[in-house]
Amino acid sequence: MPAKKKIFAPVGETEITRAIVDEFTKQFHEYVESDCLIVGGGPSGLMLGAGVAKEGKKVLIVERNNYLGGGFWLGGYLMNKVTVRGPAQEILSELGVPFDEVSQGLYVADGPHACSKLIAAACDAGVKFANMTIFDDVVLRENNRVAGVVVNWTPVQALPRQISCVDPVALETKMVVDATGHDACVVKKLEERGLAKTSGFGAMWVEQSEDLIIEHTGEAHPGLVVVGMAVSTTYGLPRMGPTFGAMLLSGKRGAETVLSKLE
Ligand code: 48F
Repeated sequence: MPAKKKIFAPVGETEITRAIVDEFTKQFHEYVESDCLIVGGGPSGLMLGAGVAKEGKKVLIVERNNYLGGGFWLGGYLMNKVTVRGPAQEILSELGVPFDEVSQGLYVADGPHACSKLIAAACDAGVKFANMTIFDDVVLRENNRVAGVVVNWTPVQALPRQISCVDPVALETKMVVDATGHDACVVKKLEERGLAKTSGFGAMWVEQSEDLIIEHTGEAHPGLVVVGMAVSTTYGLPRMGPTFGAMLLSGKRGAETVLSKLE
């Protein structure tokens, strides 16, 4: 049954499909080389991306899931309240996230609000995203400097063995960031190649872990900066559980490190 009155512009399926394919390809082509490539779109990766892109650098985040934000949506224990300890509430203020101080130095925000504002900050700063894209390996150059990553579509992993032989592609960059959380996938890949050593994160102790993560955030191997929970896994630091101040501040410090290396 034809519509009585046409509200929408006269655009058909062909143009829509071409718009998606052309625009995706244009961006992918441009971001095969970047200034900074971040693996993992959780709170630490998003903070780092926003900080680096704000300075006019070309930043790509590779994320294996369809959604961005990692553990930041949920907060803890399947309950979508996000806690931060001071002074990280200053970052919530900068992002425009409303929060309450529930006891001295402890702040609570709504996960969806905090997460969506952080994603928006990264987008506004100019970060581009390759989602449903999984880190597979590192690209190494002279003196084993990390110079890029090898990636594949995430769904390729779910294909039956007979048809899963899909070769990945490489993306080159000036600085790679491991922001893959507890998994520390990039550092572990270097470990597999005998170039790094991870220790696995330690038992929970929030009053030690958050400060230690900030102290250890930085370049872990030439060309590779580590932020967020990946820092904890790399150096065997205690975990901090369902609180996110160190993730935000580690991302901010990681951005400073990347910017200084890009100079
Ligand atoms: O886990 P995640 O939120 O890491 P984070 O930024 O923050 C950790 C906290 O959420 C929480 C905590 C402290 O508060 O203990 O866990 O350090 O985000 C990591 C992101 O990396 C993606 C993953 O899907 C998630 O969005 N990721 C992990 N492995 C890969 C990956 C991979 N191999 N390729 C691409 N993305």
